[in-house]
Amino acid sequence: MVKYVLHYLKANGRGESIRLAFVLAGVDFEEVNVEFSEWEKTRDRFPTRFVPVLEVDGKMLSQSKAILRYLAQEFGLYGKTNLEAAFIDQAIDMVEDIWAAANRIFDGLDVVLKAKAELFLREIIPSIYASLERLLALEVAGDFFVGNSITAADLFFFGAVDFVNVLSRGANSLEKFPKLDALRRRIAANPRIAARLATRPPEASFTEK
Ligand SMILES: N[C@@H](CCC(=O)N[C@@H](CS)C(=O)NCC(=O)O)C(=O)O
Repeated sequence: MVKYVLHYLKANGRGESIRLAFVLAGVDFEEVNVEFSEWEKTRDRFPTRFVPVLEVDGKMLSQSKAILRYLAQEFGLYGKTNLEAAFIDQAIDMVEDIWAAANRIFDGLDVVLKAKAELFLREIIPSIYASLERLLALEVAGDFFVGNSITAADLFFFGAVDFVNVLSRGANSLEKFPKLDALRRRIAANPRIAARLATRPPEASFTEK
């Protein structure tokens, strides 16, 4: 049996879609959380000096999308054909625009620059959500971004929306995007994911500057 250890901060963030892949597949993993205050002392242990990092039988793999795609291939969450996998990638790479923009609103790990965060929520997120909503109208989409079962794309989307909702101070950022909102609810209703959501630790809070 493969031994998986996820290294991440005490936060949902980019680690959450990875946790959800394990939860959905019913596969055990260990987690090692780095305290925010310990980060600078710890980061040199990791291949790219960023987390999340997944240890697979002692080998460290970094980059959230590389980790998620690897697990999705292992767990059957990456479509049935190469073309389906490409459509899953299409949604994942669209969601990545959320994380890329999010990187620019932080000053350090847990300090959010208020003015930039407001701009992010007002100008950047609606246009990314609008593009994602269009993907749900494609022929390849069903109840989920690709087909009728949860794939890596749905999990990556779910984790990013969690983050946006934290920045929105708990408001539902998907309110004006009914298809995406319904998608998020369908993902959350999966019994394994629902169980995780009911018991997961509280999200880290950010200081505003
Ligand atoms: N492209 C990387 C980005 C990773 C990333 O920015 N991770 C953040 C935490 S979510 C981090 O390690 N930040 C540490 C820092 O900026 O010093 C990925 O997808 O894993």
